[in-house]
Amino acid sequence: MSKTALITGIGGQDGSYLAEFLLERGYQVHGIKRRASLFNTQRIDHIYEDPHSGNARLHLHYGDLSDTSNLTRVISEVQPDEVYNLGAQSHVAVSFEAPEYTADVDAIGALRVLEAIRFLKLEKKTRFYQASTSELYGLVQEIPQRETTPFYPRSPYAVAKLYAYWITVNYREAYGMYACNGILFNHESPRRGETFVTRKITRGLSNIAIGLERCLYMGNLDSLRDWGHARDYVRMQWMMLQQETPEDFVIATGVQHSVRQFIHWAAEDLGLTLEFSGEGENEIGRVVAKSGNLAPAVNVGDVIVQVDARYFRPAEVETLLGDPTKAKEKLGWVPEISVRDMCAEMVAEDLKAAQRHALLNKHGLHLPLSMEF
Ligand code: NDP
Ligand code: GDR
Repeated sequence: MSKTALITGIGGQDGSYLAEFLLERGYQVHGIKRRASLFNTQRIDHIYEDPHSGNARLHLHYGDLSDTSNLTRVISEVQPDEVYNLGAQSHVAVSFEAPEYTADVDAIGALRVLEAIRFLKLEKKTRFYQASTSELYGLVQEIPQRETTPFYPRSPYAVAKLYAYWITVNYREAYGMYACNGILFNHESPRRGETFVTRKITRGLSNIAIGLERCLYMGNLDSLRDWGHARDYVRMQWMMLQQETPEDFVIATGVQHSVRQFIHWAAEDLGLTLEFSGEGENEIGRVVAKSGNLAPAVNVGDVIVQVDARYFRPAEVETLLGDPTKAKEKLGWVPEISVRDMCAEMVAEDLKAAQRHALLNKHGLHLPLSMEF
């Protein structure tokens, strides 16, 4: 008998990789997607199967983590063996603008899913994964951060995720549910949302290379992050639900780099060498050398990166570095894709998209840059 999984946030970066991964393992995969006025399933369109075919294994349900009756009905219909709660307002900076919505979806959303499982008396059948985050460590109390490091959240997003973390632990302890937290450090991919820092860099510099934009405006370049690849991290989400007893795990690479370093790598993948000068709000990145012809629109001497204070956060998480020892020792998990290779993969994809965009522009189809195609 194949297993059945339900993924909230199936249309997001992780949801799309996880759905692929579970389908490859023979699962029936159900996903909750939000209704939007435009299609929002681009990341999963390639695995979509026509339900009329009779043997489709990917099933989509409209829903929302703010809607208790919807979640309860979908879980009742699906009777999942595994629930992956990946849905969230996941942008830290946005959470300062929309703190109440973020709390409702990211904190109470997790409670709603757990409570639906309990209400439907599925506690013994359904295993629950909560997408917890390294943002819980915030103002770090220990370096590197591990499962026992105290939390100190620094944003409405992180505070909401703190509730979700503890309610997951609580349902495990109170009701004997198989419920666990993956405390995941930043993970990226060509499918990363365009406003997270790595994708903003690879997409922005690729657009500049082709002449679609002139300058990349950035926030805090000194931030240090432990970046991995989403494909490696969803494998670990599944592994966590296959153990005998539920536990929480830190998922990280154990290596950190600055935002500025990531910009250097992306530029290098386009044949550009940058030099940074100035400080804080006045820092700029200038092209000091160029090789190859991947960036025809850029000349030596061009300033293509500028710091813009509007991207500074009211409270910043300056440094994150994870210790994945427990995941390695207990589950045998090791990340396979390095951050440097991941950056090259992201630049290659974004450059192709920029070239397609420029070609359409050349033929009179002037699409707005925000439009995906
Ligand atoms: P994304 O932002 O790419 O995806 C989030 C998904 O949640 C999207 O499909 C989104 O739908 C959906 N969603 C948003 N609001 C709601 C809602 N109210 N009801 C139902 N679904 C909703 O995030 P990632 O894939 O990168 O991350 C997955 C999870 O892991 C998130 O919970 C995130 O907070 C957490 N996390 C991510 C890390 C990372 O580095 N990527 C690290 C640690 C934790 P739509 O497409 O319609 O917007
Ligand atoms: P983060 O990711 O906040 O760590 O949350 P993000 O990529 O947004 O920022 C990482 C660091 O880069 C700095 N930064 C900028 N960030 C953005 N978005 N845009 C900029 O222009 C910019 N300039 C500098 C930020 O200040 C920050 O220090 C991500 C999300 O996926 C969360 O959902 C997840 O929980 C954590 O990772 C782990």
